[in-house]
Amino acid sequence: MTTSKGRGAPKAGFGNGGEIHQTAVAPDARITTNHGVPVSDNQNSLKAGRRGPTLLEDFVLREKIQHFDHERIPERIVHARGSAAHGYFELTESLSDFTSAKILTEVGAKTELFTRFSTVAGGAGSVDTPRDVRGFAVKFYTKEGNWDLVGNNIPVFFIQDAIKFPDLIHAVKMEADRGYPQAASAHDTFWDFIGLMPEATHMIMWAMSDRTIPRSLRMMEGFGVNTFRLLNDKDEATLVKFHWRPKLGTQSTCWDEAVKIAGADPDYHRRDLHEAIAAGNFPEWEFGVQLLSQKQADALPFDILDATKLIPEELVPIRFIGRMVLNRNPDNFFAETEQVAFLPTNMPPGIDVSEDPLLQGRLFSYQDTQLSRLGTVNFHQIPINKAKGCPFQNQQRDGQMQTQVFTGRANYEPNSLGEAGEDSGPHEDPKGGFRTFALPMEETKIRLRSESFADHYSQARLFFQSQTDIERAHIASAFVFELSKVVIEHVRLQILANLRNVDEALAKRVADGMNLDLPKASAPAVQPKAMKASPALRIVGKYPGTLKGRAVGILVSDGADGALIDAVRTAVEGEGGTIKIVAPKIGGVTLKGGARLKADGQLAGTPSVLFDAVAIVLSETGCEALLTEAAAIDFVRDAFGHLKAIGFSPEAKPLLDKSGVVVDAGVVTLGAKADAFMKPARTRQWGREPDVRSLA
Ligand code: HDE
Repeated sequence: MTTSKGRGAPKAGFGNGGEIHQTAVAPDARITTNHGVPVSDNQNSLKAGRRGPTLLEDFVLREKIQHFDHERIPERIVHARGSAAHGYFELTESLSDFTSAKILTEVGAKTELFTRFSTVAGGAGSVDTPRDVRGFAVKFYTKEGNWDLVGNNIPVFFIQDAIKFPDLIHAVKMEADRGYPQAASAHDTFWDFIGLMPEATHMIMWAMSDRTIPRSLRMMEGFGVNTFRLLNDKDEATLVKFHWRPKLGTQSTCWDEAVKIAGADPDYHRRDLHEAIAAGNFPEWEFGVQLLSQKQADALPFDILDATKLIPEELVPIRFIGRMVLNRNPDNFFAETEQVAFLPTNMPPGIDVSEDPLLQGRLFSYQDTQLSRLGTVNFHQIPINKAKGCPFQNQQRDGQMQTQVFTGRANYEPNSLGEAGEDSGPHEDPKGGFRTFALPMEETKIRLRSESFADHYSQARLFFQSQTDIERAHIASAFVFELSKVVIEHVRLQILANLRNVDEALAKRVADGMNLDLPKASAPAVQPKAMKASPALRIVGKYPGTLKGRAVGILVSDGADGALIDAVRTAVEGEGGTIKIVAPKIGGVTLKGGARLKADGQLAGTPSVLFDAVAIVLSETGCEALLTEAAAIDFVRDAFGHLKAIGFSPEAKPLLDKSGVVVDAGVVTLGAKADAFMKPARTRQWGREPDVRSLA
């Protein structure tokens, strides 16, 4: 129950306690109309005669069609494409010195949650793997109301003030006159805006890094981005940044791979999350906080309220205090993933906002957008949005789609109905209720950006210079790719002019990559400062290599040696990875010795971009047949080009040769044990990259 009886409690029913949660239907259940009238014929509409026109009288038809006509709701203006899962949060270390919020103080308590990952720019039906920032939004159903931590997989943002958000989004989304490109930042209007907004430079360095082409939603970091406050029982404030760290490590795809995955499996990330959870491989993240006093914040060389800045871990370490496990797929995509409404204003007592001008705008926007998306002030009654951990009760009433049946007369407060023996309804709670930090203020009303926000380049430089050589090359190449899609020349030059303030060598590499001369550097508002490199900002080399949570594809043919396949399977599954058998035909193959092996995918529809490493186990004749099969050659060539380990049976060597594979440390002959293959399979073969593509 969400309300206690006798306090203006609605009767149990839909949206309040007794949820309509229709998963299993009895086998003999009959179809009814939405109002419960049994339907006798769900195949034929009512007509005037056997071949006559359909009658308006057919309310069964009309109701069904009309419901269908209204199946879609407006998609989110940003983050429209998303995938989500249920799970729980478990606190491992109490923050009771800093906050009164129970979710951050009750060690061992498990709090239900729902997490939605998303891309930003594309529509709801766009592909999963464009170069884009990923949303990372978590709704914790805490005992003290919902807490929505609506973050991204990148710790900073493009702009400093909410008033620029509509411009940013208009610029990145498909261009206004032509309606393309969908889900891509590689076009004129986006880069035009970025070039004119130097404050976006730090974020754009992250956007051009491999962080924006994640391998899996399970392998992404998450960040609350904006600075928040924690308030303890004495109402003392501590500034805080929130972090999520994936247990599987942060991993990305290669750009060429991401592009090809978009065609091979537009639902790559959604499928991956769903399949992992369905198989019981529950993704898990550590939850961390960076805590700092106002005094510490004041000593930083940047403004803590500026969302284009991060706090290097080396300056303020992250304290890991809990974990999130996603262990249940949504039952219904629309009811849950689509209708979930995240609000940065949802915070339990003990957590509070900061004055970050980006966050301040968000406090208005999300509530507002739900009204147009979900159509009613009662969207909090939709089961996925409902506060589950505690009752919600107030004197708000009526409105469209009100699903609660309130009793009694107490729909206003204060009232004295209690004195007359009536139910007086809920009252405010000055002690236990939400508290706002008493920020001392005496200011002039003004429309101005603080000068403490003026340094747009120091952290962009910090990010670039903290990367490994591989990552620097990828960033430079991503700039070249994106700017080469830009048609207006002065837009390219403006970006180059800004990049000169980040790192001269980077600017030169990008200019060379386009065969352009470097323009004069743009004039920075503030000269960038040197900052100590932060290795924590890298991906490469940061996490130990493993096949846990990853997938190996085995390309097989008739007559293939089953023992080699079994060796790979045993080794990969033993480490927590999965195996998919790819065969020329979906019915599978007959192995040497006559045993049948089922296929998980047909070669033409299951390219190697879907796997982290591949094994090619063929018979001599099987290999010969594949030498004239483009899909087989692509399978091997792409695996090699995407820096994956390739294990092969000796009979498969001609296919490797035909595909241009040069044997290196990552190309190994398979044996009775798969050890030699497992070692390179746990990571990408970065050393191979200069041999297969020229990077900027
Ligand atoms: Fe959002 N953002 N945002 N945003 N945002 C929305 O709310 C907005 C920002 C983020 O899975 C919208 O329900 C403004 C930063 C995520 O449903 C909308 C500003 C960060 C999601 C909105 C920002 C985010 C949204 C659209 C600048 C990272 C998807 C649909 C002031 C910390 C949540 C909706 C989900 C969604 C507004 C900036 C993350 C329009 C005005 C910074 C993950 O209200």
